Amino acid sequence: MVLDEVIISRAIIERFLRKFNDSLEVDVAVVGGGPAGLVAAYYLVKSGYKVSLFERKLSIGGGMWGGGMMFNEIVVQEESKRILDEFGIRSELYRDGYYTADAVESISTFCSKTVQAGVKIFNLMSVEDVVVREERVVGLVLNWTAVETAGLHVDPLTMRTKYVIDATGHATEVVKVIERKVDAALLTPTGRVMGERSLWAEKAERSTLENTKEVFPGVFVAGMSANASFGAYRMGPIFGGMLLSGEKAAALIAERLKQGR
Ligand code: 48F
Repeated sequence: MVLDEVIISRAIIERFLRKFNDSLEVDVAVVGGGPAGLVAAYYLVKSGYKVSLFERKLSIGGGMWGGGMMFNEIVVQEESKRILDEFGIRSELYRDGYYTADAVESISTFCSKTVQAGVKIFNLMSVEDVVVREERVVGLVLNWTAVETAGLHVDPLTMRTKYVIDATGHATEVVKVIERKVDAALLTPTGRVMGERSLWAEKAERSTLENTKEVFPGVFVAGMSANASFGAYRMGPIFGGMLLSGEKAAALIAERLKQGR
């Protein structure tokens, strides 16, 4: 067989368009492919829902690759170790209640298991805006990250979704767009993005879970974005809260979808 470059090009274009076209109307759209977004997307697809995930960067994984200060090991606490086990990620007891795992094994496994479970992941795409109807987010506005980075004047495309998860980490990007552009209060105590506070692992890990909830009709926050939305502490390189938050966001949305809401 002689390889034909044009067939290679057509294969990529047609397969990509099939995948993208199929992902423009979904049950849940996850923004951000860090640990919280990946775990949320995985559990939702496992519950039978259609899920797309949009990630601005070339690589999926957010802040997990670099562990703490580029020492590529992560720490998880007892309560969340079961999620590593479920994904088949090896971990090692460090001392009572503290486990470590290789950061590269962790995030690459989260990514691979999530794609294999059926989540369609689009890297190099940024969510730049939301579509709101009757005070509920019903869609996302997408553009290539390269367009954004180059500051090109190119209009975006749009997708429709029943729920959005803002898993954009410290940036809290979707929620900030809503705050800026939508004439309605957020479901935070102040009605606005409250902003993250300094580093306090113990408090932050607990509050991440408490703050994993709906922040605007149709939009849930997970991971660091939950704490940044609700004015809580950051936690540093302990990742259990991110995993538990992803799991909780998935459970809350699955419950709503089951009720047909
Ligand atoms: O930052 P990130 O890993 O968020 P996370 O899942 O985990 C936080 C931890 O990594 C760490 C921490 C706790 O241990 O404090 O920081 O909450 O992943 C967020 C991802 O969202 C992408 C961004 O590139 C990153 O990979 N992202 C941010 N804004 C957008 C976006 C956007 N507008 N569109 C698409 N992707």
